[in-house]
Amino acid sequence: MPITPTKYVWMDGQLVEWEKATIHVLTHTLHYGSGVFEGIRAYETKRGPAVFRLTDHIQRLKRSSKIYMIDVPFGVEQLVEATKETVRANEMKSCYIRPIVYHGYGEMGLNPLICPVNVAIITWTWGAYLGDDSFTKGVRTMVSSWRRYDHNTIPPAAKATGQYLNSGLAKVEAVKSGYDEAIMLNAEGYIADATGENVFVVRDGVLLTPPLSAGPLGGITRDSIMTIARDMGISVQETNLVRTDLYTADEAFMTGTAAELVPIRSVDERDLGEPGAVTKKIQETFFACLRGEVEKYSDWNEYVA
Ligand code: PY5
Repeated sequence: MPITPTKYVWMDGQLVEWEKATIHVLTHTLHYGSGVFEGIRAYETKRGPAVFRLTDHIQRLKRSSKIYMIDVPFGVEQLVEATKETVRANEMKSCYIRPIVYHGYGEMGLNPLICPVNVAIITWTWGAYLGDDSFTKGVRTMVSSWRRYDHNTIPPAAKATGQYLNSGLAKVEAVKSGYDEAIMLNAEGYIADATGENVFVVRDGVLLTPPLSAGPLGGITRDSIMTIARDMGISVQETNLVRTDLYTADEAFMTGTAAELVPIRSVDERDLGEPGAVTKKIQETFFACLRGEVEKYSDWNEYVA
């Protein structure tokens, strides 16, 4: 989906016109993937635009920075406010929000810490990441031949730009093979996550998802879904899953900020059928929650005005 420009990009404390939001070709992060970032969404609600779990996302950005020893020159509250300011300045009712911390133009060695640290926040309109009908029809997936990185290679606890080379290999393999998305196994063969989503399986009414030790990103949507499901009285277990758990699942779905909540229609040509009752029930509450319609989770809606 091509990006439609908005008016401003927030760069290092200032709103810069979209066309002027450029960086030097020797930006360290361009060469070595040394940045950390977030993917956030703001939704239209009755009370105006609300950013979903904004503070939690900015806190994860700070944790990613800590892992890579990046000294971010802005605090959590400043970045929360800067994000709201950018949404307001661009007059967005709903949007995707991409804060990125990157090492700029400085030296070209492999120690990123000697380069300046820059921060940008970009907003744009981004529709359904896996397609408009992904929510109702579900998507076709394959288990990737590419393995996920692990805690002692590229730590999945951080959301760093460079680690998406791994997701990109799997995504391209899936798309070229005629699938919508790829599911990735870790080095031990347990399911980690999809290229940009967490994975859930429903079996005998129980909701199962890989533990963080298996190497998925600790998704904020994943956390929201586990909370919603538990509050509905559904038992939720974080447990290691193998590819055949997907083949034989009663239901399965993926979650993420970009993709939101998308049922899995098939895995490696094993059909899982129409989106199931548990998936639909959780999806309905989650979507209402994003629109600020569920009182119980109103803390998750961070209004920009
Ligand atoms: N796993 C991976 C590898 C991810 O990249 C993401 C988010 C998730 C899980 C879900 O995390 P969360 O629920 O916190 O979003 N991916 C980004 C997103 O904005 C980039 C996708 C293109 O959804």
